[in-house]
Amino acid sequence: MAKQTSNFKPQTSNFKQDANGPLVGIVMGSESDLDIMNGAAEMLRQFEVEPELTIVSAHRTPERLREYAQKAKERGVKVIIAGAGGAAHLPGMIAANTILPVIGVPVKSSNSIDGWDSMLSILQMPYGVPVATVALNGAKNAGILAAQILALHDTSIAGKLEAFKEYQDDIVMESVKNVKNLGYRNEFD
Ligand code: RP5
Repeated sequence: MAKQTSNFKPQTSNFKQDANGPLVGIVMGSESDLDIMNGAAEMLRQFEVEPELTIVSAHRTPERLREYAQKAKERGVKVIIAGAGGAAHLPGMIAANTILPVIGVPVKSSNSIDGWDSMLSILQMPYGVPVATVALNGAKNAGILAAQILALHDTSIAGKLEAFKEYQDDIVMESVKNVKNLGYRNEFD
């Protein structure tokens, strides 16, 4: 059966603002993380989820961290994405202060030892306080994962995620065609 072409359209604007407040909170340790963490916001907008995004530093604003994490659930936030670099304790400390799922993004920051410190600080959370850790600088995947969590109770977001899967399939199949047209042997397609 011929595969249906997806109707997924990447978009970076024209998203709807959620009337009931943000469902996803994106926090980062420093403004210097924004270039990377913006990827999570952009990805969520593809699914018409407009997240909130702000700076919360675990070591520079510990009180703000506590308040943000503790109030997030009552503010209607369902998932928190937290990104930081270096000794990246932000995601773990957010997770310590809420029962909401926390997705951690290790950032390869200027003060980071090649990303490994950020990676391991977030990934290696001890038993009892999990942080769902994505790849180094993997903020886009954090956005997708947050949308997938919301989609458990939202058929509209679920539909957009299905379309996104189709879209990725279409992109690869386009490449398959391109490579075949270059003259490489392919008896599979
Ligand atoms: C971490 O240190 C931040 O999350 C950032 O990744 C890194 C560098 O912060 P700045 O010195 O740029 O503020 O706390």
